Amino acid sequence: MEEPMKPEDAWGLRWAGCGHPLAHRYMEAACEKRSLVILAADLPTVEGLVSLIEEVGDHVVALKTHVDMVEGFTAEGWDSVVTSARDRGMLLFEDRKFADIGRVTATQMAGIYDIRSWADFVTSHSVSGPDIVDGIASAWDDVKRVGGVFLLAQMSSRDNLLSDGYSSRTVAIGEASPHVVGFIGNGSSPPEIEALRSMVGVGGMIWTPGVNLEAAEGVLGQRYGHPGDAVRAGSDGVIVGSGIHGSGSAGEAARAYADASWAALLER
Ligand code: 6AU
Repeated sequence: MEEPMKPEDAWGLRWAGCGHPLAHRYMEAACEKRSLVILAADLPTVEGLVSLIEEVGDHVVALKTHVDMVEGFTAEGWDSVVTSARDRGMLLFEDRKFADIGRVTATQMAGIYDIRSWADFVTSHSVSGPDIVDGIASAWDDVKRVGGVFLLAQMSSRDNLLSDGYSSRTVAIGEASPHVVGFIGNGSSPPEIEALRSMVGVGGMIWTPGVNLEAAEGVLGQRYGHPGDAVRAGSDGVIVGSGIHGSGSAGEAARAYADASWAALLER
């Protein structure tokens, strides 16, 4: 196998600029797999998830889950998803989109899904203010784990309410916290990603959903752009769901998204 590229060469300023250890884990794993793909594994069964992970494992750097989407959830079943993803070198990213006050959010990190015990990253809204981030971090502290928060600075769905002012205040919350590893941006719009990148500067991750190699629109208001354009505009990770799990061959699709995103990173 080809030697992986050195992360400082592939990622340039981002490698030095991002202080969070999990940002470094992500960037190293991206170099090993030559991919910036985060798989949005929006499937309703453990069996489906495990077989998808097996099919795409070589090309996916992080597994993004909606654990509350799984029918007939059991801790044992979920364990098999986590183990399967870890065995294939993926980081685990629970897209919980927390939005409550800090204290309640800390309890939601535990509970039936016990997100704090397996997730490396989680998503959170910033609408309730900065303490939500401390609530999430305290839950990781309780189980002696370190995790990273992605704040939603933009969204990919049409007519969403996240204005430019909201995005910049979200970035300010993130910059003030060592627990925030980065931001979610709107992958369907390169100009919006560029605007977010200028707010974030070099020292934060931007991961972008709303990318697809074929479609411009999804169901129920989802919008799409090209993954290569998103990365060239400043995205560090492309979050891909139906473009992979909804295609005839998930493995081949994952490779195509990996190739497009990696080539765009090397062009930057
Ligand atoms: O590629 P898709 O359209 O099949 O899936 C997109 C995935 C879904 C959404 O929950 C998620 O990306 N997403 C997110 C986040 C945080 O990942 C934010 C957003 O604005 N839009 C969006 O689609 O799993």
